[in-house]
Amino acid sequence: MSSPNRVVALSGGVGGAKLALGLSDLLGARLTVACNTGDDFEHLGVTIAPDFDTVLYTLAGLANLELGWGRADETWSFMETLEALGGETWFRLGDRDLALHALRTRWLADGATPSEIAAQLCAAFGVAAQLVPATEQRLRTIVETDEGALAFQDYFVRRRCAPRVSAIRFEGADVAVPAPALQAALSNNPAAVVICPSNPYLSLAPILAIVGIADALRGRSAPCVAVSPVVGGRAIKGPTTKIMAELGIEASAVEVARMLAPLIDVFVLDETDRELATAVANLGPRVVVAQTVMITRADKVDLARVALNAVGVTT
Ligand code: FO1
Repeated sequence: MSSPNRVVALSGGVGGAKLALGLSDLLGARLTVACNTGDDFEHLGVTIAPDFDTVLYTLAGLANLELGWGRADETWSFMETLEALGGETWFRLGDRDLALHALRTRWLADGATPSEIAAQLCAAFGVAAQLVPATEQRLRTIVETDEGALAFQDYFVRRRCAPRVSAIRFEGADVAVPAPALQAALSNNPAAVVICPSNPYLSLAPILAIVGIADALRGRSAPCVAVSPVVGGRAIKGPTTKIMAELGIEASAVEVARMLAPLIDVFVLDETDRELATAVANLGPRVVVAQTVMITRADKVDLARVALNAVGVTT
């Protein structure tokens, strides 16, 4: 089944979800969003898929925009009671959010695949885009720090990204394959692949480590555009530039472009970094300069249109 009209987006975290929303407004069901699963974990007896859920809630119009995760219309009775009973409260689960995790856990135990669950949740939330986990196999981001090896959520939430990072690895990546819908979209000449402005080391790297994904991009099965998650030497949100410093990488959009250059045709730089255009172009990709900081819905749609137009997809 050829999918000439299909656009594939690789997304993790808040920045990824914002651009996914802009892409979804333009493309609807033509869009497949491959969500990072390296942040997934089991906690308090439920299976949680944060990067998938962030995109799901964002496209459903239910995301808590202040927190950048979970739902807007949330209540916290579960957490209050958990605290009163002496349970772990470092990872906050709202009552409505918890219902989704409980259902996901039940469906997995009943033998449903992560892709079937993703489709069920998209239908339940009225999301037209095809959201899929990047892989159905177990993939876990492990952050090597001066406090030892930490599971992603331990590092990111419990320790608030304080430990110094020396390396990041992705347990399971060596045997993880793309989820079926992602494999189908990538291998049937999609119109474009969009690498969303997610943390390159924590959210994009685990997706690119999955068997076959980087090769599919390197093989130019489709024009690929990446939007820089670093603006003016700083990440919009999250620990990207702290991690870059700790890994000995200069906190610049150029370094992100260097990491992605073999996989992409176009790199979208923020206007603030216009003077870096030549340095990025010298790495190979065509450079487009645009506003990449997304505050309003229109910002998200405008940036999505810039990215798609840059690789010949008109909407
Ligand atoms: N991030 C936090 O910083 N604190 C939390 O308590 C927290 C809870 C949480 C619950 C559900 C969910 O889907 C995401 C949640 N996140 C929380 C974000 C999570 O750590 C994600 O992995 C990050 O958004 C990075 O992708």
